[in-house]
Amino acid sequence: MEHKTKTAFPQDFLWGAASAAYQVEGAWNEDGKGPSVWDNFVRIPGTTYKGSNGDIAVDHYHRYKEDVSLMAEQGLKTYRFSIAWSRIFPTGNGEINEKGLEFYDKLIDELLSYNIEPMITLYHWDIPQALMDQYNGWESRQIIEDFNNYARVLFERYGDRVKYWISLNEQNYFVSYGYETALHPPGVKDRKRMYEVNHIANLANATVIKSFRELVPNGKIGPSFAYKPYYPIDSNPENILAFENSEDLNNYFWMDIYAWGQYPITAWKYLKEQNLTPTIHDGDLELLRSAKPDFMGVNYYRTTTVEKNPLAGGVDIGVKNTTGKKGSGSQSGVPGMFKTTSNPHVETTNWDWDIDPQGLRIGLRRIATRYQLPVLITENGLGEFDKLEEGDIINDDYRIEYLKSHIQSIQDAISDGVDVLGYCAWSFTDLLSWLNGYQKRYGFVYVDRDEDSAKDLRRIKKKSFDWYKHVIETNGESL
Ligand code: BGP
Repeated sequence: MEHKTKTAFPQDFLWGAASAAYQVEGAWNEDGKGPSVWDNFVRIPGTTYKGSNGDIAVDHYHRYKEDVSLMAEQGLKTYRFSIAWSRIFPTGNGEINEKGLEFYDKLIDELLSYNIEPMITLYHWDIPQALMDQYNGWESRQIIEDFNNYARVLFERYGDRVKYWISLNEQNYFVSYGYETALHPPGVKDRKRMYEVNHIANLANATVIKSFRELVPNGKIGPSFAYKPYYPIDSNPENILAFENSEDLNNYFWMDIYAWGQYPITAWKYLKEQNLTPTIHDGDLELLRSAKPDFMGVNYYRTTTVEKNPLAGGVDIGVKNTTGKKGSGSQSGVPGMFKTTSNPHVETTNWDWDIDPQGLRIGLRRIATRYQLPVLITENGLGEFDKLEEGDIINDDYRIEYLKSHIQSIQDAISDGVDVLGYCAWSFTDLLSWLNGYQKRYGFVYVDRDEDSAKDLRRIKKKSFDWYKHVIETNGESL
């Protein structure tokens, strides 16, 4: 669709940036915090790039005032961050750690003192280790009660000051990386267990949304979905079918549940044939249908192109590029459904991610058309090597180009009629990339550290810092 003139960004558009507790905070065992699964997983040799971990991360726990003052200088309207469950409940359930709650009180108040809207993610993958030990975490329905109890504590404590909330960050990733590819804790490769875990996570998500309605009636809540819109490689009907399969199994399988409380018909049939369907109890589907989010949170980085993949001998789980060596990742797929292939029309990053700004517009339109829900872009950004030059200069023009083209694409989607509430760039400062160490950088603010040493953790503004400042100042008109 072409427009004679583009629609302007809404006046109250939430220009922001995002992070997650484990990736920025550090202080992994301070002030009463209990260990999370990530604190343990990173200590298993071979799990992360050069054994990198978040023990210190970028020390946001101790430097949050400096970080927030930089956010204010940039003019952020919102800052999305997650709460570390095991700071609040060191043993997962049981005793509350007041010191943990106090840290986030201070962070929220600091943000509000600069008129930056705090946006809280309840869960960004760091389940307390104690809950794994007690009942295998997400594999037990006991987690629904414990997660709800934890969420209610947060709603009661911060609900007076925080309006925007994210329930689960990238449920599709924490279940598939945790239980299908074994790249994240608990490192399991078992699709049946993955779908069981996923169903339980759906129930937990719906339960906390219901609690939210009761405790924060004027707030807004939604999940953050890792959305990779799919494309067919060509117009061969076999590949179009593979594309439909990938959308059903990898996207609608989550978003249909969030929006409608139901699993897509064809994906469900496939799982049934493979004996992979999760156990559904009486009342589950009613619960899922009763908890509609206020928006679809979207983490968008790339699109993926697919083609036919036979059931017998088809491509299965592939290799992920975690080194930044272009081309070291491989094809992956689900036999009988689809397999990934390269898209000749787009460039890729050094980590083999397709760079596709139009894909964001396409994805936003698919969501708006299918669900008629507003969208909040909760993550988008470019992970790249950055070079600290003489005189504390980082010329990240490639990041500016990436962000610019994606924000323009959002404006195109707004012009198409999509209701977009805000945009959180990933990330504000550089931070730990879960599997890729500290060399895969995303921030507007460089942090002087690497995998070998925490160095001095100095904050240095990159070229993109001032560029985004200007975008915010002009409410996107400078684009
Ligand atoms: C999302 C996560 C973030 C962040 C980002 C970049 O999946 O929600 O926590 O890490 O992706 O990914 P990566 O660090 O793998 O480059």
